[in-house]
Amino acid sequence: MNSIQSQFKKNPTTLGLALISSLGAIAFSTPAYSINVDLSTFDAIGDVTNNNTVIQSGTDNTVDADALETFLAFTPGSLDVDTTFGSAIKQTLNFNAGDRFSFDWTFNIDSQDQAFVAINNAIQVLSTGSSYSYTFATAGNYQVAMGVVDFFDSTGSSTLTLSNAQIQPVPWETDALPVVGTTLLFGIGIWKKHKSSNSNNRDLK
Ligand SMILES: [Ca+2]
Repeated sequence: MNSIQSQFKKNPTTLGLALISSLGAIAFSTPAYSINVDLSTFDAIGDVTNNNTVIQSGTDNTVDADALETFLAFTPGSLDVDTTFGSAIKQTLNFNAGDRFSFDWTFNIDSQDQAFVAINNAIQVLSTGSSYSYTFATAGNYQVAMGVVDFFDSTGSSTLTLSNAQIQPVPWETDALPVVGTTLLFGIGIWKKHKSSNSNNRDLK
């Protein structure tokens, strides 16, 4: 085998390795891809300001527990009986299985007031930490809600401040997918062409 033929035979392998490398680069770069969630598009009730990023229990708030439950489509009685007044934002969003919803938060608390996040009817109190995230196991439409409630009293104002709300899609659910598919097909096509060329060369001898 002369050096040209040797070089020729190696090419498909080299090409294959190059393709695998580029696939790896695409696969590893996609998790950084995320979609910002615009909280100003959410529906709001009560004392909510700054494009729905500042939610207060509010000193002049007249939204009671029943009104909050109705607004949030919670089962009646799901908010604590000691809830007096409150404010909240909500939006129904579509998620694919594996999508991760997250946001950063700070809670300036007065007495025993509480801040919460709710995915559909599942209410979770925001008590410690400064970042919340939830990964959806099943695809579908889900109501995402964040709020603050006055507890035991209706005085003093607690403030929940939200930022960096975003959705991180599953890695293979991105614009990179068609590129990966095309690259793979292109690679296989080249490999087949080279292989048949080699066969032809041998047949001619
Ligand atoms: Ca209070």
